[in-house]
Amino acid sequence: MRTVVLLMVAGLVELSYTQRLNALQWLNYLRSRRRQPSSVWADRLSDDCPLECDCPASFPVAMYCHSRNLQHVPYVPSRMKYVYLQRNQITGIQDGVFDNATSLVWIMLHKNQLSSDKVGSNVFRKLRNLDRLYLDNNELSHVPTNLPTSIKDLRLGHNKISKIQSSTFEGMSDLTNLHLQANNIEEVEGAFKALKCLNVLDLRKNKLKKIPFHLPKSLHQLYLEFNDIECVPGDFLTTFHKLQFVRLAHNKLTDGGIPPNTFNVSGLVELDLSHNRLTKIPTVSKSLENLYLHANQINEFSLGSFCDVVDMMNYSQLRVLRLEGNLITARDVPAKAVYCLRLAVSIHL
Ligand SMILES: *[C@@H]1O[C@H](CO)[C@@H](O)[C@H](O)[C@H]1NC(C)=O
Ligand SMILES: *[C@@H]1O[C@H](CO)[C@@H](O)[C@H](O)[C@H]1NC(C)=O
Ligand SMILES: CC(=O)N[C@H]1CO[C@H](CO)[C@@H](O)[C@@H]1O
Repeated sequence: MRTVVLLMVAGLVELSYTQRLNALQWLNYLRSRRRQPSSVWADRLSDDCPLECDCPASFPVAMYCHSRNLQHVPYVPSRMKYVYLQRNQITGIQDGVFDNATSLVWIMLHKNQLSSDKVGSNVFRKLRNLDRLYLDNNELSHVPTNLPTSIKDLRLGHNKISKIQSSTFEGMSDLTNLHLQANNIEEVEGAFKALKCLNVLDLRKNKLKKIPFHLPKSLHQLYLEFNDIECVPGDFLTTFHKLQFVRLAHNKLTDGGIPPNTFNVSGLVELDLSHNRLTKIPTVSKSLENLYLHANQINEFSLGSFCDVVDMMNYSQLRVLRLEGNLITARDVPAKAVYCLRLAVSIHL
């Protein structure tokens, strides 16, 4: 290690001031690492580990290169399965960088400065075992092309993506979690149609004006908060038999934008319609457990929205009902509510 440090110091002489600053930071880091008592870092498995990274002998398939001002992706030895590159200043990735590391299962590249024009079109193509790819908090303007079809968890939140073409996720039939929150997405075409295993779709904080059609039937959780959605199609939920969580808070929904029985579908466990422009409580299924309607303009407590018939056998499964920030008070709740909402543990008014 001492020789390396000396070589680095010798190399500094020719460097510009800013580069020197970065290199010095890095040297300080290396020195502090050397002081660490742990023997984990000390004995390297082999010397194929890039100098900028740590490859602990105790976990020979992982390479730790996060949080150290890196501006490029270092060489990844072929034995690696997990590579941690998050929290650096990486702006681009050239084609070929990962080509020898075909065993890679996880690539963590979040919190960098990646821009789409500097990410090669075949960067990830050969990684047939890739399971997780984290690219959130970068500057990407489109989803990288030729993504491996093995990916199960893809994170692209907090980028600058505005459009998703219908072929973007082609063949990605193993994808279960897709995070696209906090982008500028207005249009998604039929991009999600073929994602047969998709469980979680996170499209919060985008610019969607309507619910994307052709959503996969496998969906379990759908997050659409903070968009510009004004209406939902009447048959929107009837085809999703696995969908349990629907979040539509902070949109522009009005009563007229919600056809009568849209949310009267069994299977749904949680429905968030808070921070919209509703004046009525929409009809929901008796099996719904959590309903959030706070911060709307609701002016009546219509018990029929929860129970069409009330008797000993027919009542709502609702546990939590949030109605605060509307135009009703406890006085507007009819006495019969106690039979219909007998399982409720909290009703906020
Ligand atoms: C991949 O491995 C080959 C053979 O070991 C080597 O010549 C080549 O430089 C490596 N490619 C990259 C991008 O590191
Ligand atoms: C909700 O749907 C159920 C089953 O389809 C139906 O029996 C019930 O009348 C509906 N509720 C309302 C208020 O329309
Ligand atoms: C209208 C309705 O849902 N009625 C049901 C009330 O509960 C009994 C017993 O479970 C059912 O037979 C009814 O269909």
